[in-house]
Amino acid sequence: METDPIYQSIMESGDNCPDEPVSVASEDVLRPHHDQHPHISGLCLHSHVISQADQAKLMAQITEKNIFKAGKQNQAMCFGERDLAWLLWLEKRMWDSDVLSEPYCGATWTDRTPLFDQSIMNLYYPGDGIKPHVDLARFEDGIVIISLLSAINMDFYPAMHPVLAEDPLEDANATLVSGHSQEIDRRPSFTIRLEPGSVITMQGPARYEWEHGIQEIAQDLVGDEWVRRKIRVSITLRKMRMDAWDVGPKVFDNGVADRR
Ligand SMILES: O=C(O)CCC(=O)C(=O)O
Repeated sequence: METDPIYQSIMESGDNCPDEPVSVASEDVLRPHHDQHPHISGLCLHSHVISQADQAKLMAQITEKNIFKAGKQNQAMCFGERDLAWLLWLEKRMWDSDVLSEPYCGATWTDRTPLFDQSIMNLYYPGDGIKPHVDLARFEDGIVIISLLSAINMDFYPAMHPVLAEDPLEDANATLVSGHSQEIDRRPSFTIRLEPGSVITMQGPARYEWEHGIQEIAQDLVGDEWVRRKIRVSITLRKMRMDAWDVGPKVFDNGVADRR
């Protein structure tokens, strides 16, 4: 039988992988730490939020549901009602560890219901990345990215085409913008190291005026050293704007859909 690389990676993320230790062993000794970025308003890095044991449990559930098709598919999206128990667990964990509290995240978005209704799970093999982008205008302010399994560098660039909260949905093709920006080889203004078990929260300027991306390289520069990447999984949590749900065919008063 073919070995699932994600499963293998969970096994390797334990004690038998001494070159990438996780500094906390279980949730009861976790000491979440919150670093507001000094130059990017609204960006906060929250470290030690999810213990190694809990990451393994999350990954076991993701693997059990075969979200990444045994490692052959690198992205999965989930819209609307979430029957995925681990997403609800994550939300509670973030509340319990103050990730979603003032001053890191504003009540202007954290008191909405539901807090999140869209999630993306990304699987990165060493060498994989994501082009610099501002998340689409179809998502509300207040975006959370959770890192699991291994560390990676995330870069931040001033947005070439900032998104506005009230932008029409049609104007919000951030992926195209970022593809273009990659071609001219911009240097990131800031890089932050996302350790496994950490969370970043982006709101206001961090969400609308800065692009974030991960370079397609197999090693990251950490201090003076190049560190080889391993398999990483991220979970991005967002909320769709109300008008973004209106993507289906027009429905007439009699309830019949217009399929033209
Ligand atoms: O995987 C990450 O850490 C970033 C994900 C992201 O930016 C996205 O899915 O839009």
